[in-house]
Amino acid sequence: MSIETNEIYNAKDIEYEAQSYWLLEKTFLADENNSGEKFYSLCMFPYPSGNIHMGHVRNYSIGDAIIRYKKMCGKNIFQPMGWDAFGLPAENAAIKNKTHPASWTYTNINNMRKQLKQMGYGYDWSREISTCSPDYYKWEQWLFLRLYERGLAYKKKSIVNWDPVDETVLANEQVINGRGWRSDALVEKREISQWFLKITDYAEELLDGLDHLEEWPVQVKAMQKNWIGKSVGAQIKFKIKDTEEIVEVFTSRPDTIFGCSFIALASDHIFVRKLAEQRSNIKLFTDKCRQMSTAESDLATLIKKGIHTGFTAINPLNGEEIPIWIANYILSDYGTGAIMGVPAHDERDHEFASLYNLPIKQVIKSIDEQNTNIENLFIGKGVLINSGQFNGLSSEEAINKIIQQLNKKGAATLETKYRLRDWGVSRQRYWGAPIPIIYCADCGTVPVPEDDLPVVLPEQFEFTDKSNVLKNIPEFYHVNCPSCGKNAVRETDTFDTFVESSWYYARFTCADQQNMMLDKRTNYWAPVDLYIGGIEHAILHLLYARFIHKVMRDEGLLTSNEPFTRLFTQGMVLKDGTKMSKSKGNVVNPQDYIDKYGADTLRLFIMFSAPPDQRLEWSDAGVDGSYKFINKLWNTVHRYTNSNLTKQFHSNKAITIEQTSLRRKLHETLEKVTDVMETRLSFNTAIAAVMELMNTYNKFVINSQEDKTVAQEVLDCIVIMLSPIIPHVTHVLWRILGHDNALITEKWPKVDELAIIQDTVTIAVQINGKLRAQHLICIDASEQMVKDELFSLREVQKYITGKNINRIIIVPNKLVNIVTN
Ligand code: ANZ
Ligand code: ZN
Repeated sequence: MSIETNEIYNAKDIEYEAQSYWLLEKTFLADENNSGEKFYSLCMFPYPSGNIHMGHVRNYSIGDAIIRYKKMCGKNIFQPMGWDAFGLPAENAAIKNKTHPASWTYTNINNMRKQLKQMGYGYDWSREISTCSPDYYKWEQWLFLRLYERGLAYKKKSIVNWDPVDETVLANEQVINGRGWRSDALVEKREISQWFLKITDYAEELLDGLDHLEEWPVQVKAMQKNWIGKSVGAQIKFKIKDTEEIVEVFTSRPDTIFGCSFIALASDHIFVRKLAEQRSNIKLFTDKCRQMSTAESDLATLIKKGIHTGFTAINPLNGEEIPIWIANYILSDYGTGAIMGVPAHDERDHEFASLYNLPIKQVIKSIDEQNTNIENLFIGKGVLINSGQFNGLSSEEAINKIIQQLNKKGAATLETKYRLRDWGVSRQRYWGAPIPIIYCADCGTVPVPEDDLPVVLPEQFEFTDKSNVLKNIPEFYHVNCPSCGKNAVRETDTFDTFVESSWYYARFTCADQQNMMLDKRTNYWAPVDLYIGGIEHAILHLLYARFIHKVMRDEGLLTSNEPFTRLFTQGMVLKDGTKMSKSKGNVVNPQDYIDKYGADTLRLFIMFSAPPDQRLEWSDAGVDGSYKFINKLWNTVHRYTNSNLTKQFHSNKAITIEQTSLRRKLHETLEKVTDVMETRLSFNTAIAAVMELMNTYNKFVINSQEDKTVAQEVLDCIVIMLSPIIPHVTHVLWRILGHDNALITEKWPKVDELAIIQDTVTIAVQINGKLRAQHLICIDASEQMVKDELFSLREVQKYITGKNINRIIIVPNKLVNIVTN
């Protein structure tokens, strides 16, 4: 039996048919020769964990709705999909399940691809990327070598957070309460040699560029700005009394220098390191500091601890002698790793000084007299006091004058600092892209020659939980030095997986290109017009991608300045108010719903149940409601097409009020839905509007040929408007409505402005049969609206107050008769 004649909505058959059509017709294959204006929509690609989860469904349903809408508007669309396939979980899973990270990953990819296809997303699968494929990471290695040549990739020793269980380096954000975010192991500090990319060279451009990203959420831009953390200030030299040594501090507030009552050094400061070698109490203290989290967010709330060094520093401006301390709240990798402590004007210094009884001396007074010292602490700028010749100056003036004066003595320089650190890309893990470097005893660090790329990650060996996997694969580890030919060894660190995800959007545009990293297709498609993903990537992923984009631009690989024109961050999917997680056992699996209801129901529920940028609470009842709605739509269309269409209605040339009002509703809805698709992306409100329109339609009775024409227009439009959200059932209904073309090739309809104009009509108001008033109302006002409006009229009030209303007779758009006792 064909789908059309089947009265019952059968999601499985319908979805199979629609998907087969799109596949056969190559509907979503990218085409650089299409005349339409290009539109590149991208959702953050998934980590192939095994199954798609509801977060993916939400993310990808939004992207797909947009791309389908844009296609119907005549845009030349591109929507690719791929796999962020390297990373630690594959190794952990392989150890647990006694398999290989590679086969675990490939199996998962196959399964998830199947699931995404079942969801009916319009991807160009011909440009699929797996980041673990040598075809892909070859170009990453190639770009790394370009960066190495330009001095933008370098190796240095650094102290890292070391997770002893996962045996890997952790970023500060991955250390939670001193423990590894994944392993929960106590994190140690270790000094190891690692590769870095010089993102700090781009700090200023990354910051400036934010101002031009007009279509990014403001909070994401604020987070990036904070992360880059530009600070303009001075570096000031303090002599250490009775030594030849100097401590340099970085301060954004040179105007407070007369209030400086101590110097505080980070536990890793060179002077401290020297002291620690001689003094066991200092060593003990700094060892303790090292075990603590260095995440800056934790520093504010940290319980301050310090130890006096016994040394004294000399204030270069007034010669005052102040003690030098070591303190746990000083970051070793910001500024100079040393500060001048000004307890009267800095909160942390205040806390520290109070704890150790160090002097608190006010040197800034608020301009606003109301706002004076609260417990000896005034943060903010004002007017200088207790500051010798600088008294009476404003903070701004004093900052300039003080820097000038110190500068003359060679004791200060103007400095701009960024909180942003260079990007450590080394990972001591197997399942990642090899860093293309060789170490030779004679030649030192030798880049792998371009012709020898890719350095392929070996996959054919028995994977066990031993660390240093790559060092134990001789065919990989041992190589001849490309420069002298002698025995040498390969770098065994692999890239941070953020490296792969920082340029995949560009590679999609030419995924099959074997001879270069990017080709001219990149400049056609890039930048991505709409990028959709979770807010958790607001900082690192998006910043790294912006950085690598600029690097690729400077390499001449592409011409745009930014990778993503518009950014949309979707909200999380929750169950019982919390994030779905295996450990809580509250995960709902999309596959169960695809099997039970079909993809359209799942898509409708996820798009309808909440504004897309807000949290969405999972609800089985809600899913059921979505299924019912699709059935109702199915039945509504069938009721129309099955009604006796061959019957010749008599033609009633005059346009009826019912027709006008239904068409008005239709075009108001179309206007709203179009606006949602173009700008706000609040799909839930668009769907609600279409549902309302359908309710209105269902009250409409077809009596004439003209009625039928209006009904057809309304149903056509309902089907079109819902098609980006529920593309399968609408694909079939479109044909059932009598169209020869496929729905996805149909043009998005234009709003009929004339239909929206509100008409009014004068109605007669009678009370007990006597004409009491004439009143102007909207032509299609509902009964309730008419009643509300008339009862508020003074002429009417006069006759009905204190009486019981027995009956109200309404002749639409003509007359209302109110019958009282
Ligand atoms: C004296 C002072 C007085 C400061 C005052 C602030 C207020 P921003 O502007 O965010 O960059 N600082 C400098 N290096 C530090 C480090 N390694 N670890 C912890 N704190 C450090 O912050 C610059 C200010 O942060 C600097 O200015 C310094 O404290 C502190 F009323 O110097 B200030
Ligand atoms: Zn050599």
